Amino acid sequence: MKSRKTLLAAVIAPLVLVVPAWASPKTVTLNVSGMTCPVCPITVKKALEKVPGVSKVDVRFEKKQVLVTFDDAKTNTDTLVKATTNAGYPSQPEKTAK
Ligand SMILES: [Cu+2]
Repeated sequence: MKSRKTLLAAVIAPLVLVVPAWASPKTVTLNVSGMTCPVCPITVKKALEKVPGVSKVDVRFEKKQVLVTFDDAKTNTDTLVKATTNAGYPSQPEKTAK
């Protein structure tokens, strides 16, 4: 019967639309002590933006911090730390950040 399939599709379609909401964006603060001149943040920002899942990079040069917003289903803090480290700027996640 065709109507049964249609009903099933009507039930499944909304569930599929809900799935992306499970991947919640997270923000982490990285302390990058090696950012000593105004050009450094550009390199750090570029390195982080290359990481798949990163949606926003906000550099606070005066505090030597970088706020990174990312999809925790695609990447994690360790990967972000590695990305800045590989670019020449070792970083440390701020413990209190949530
Ligand atoms: Cu510099």
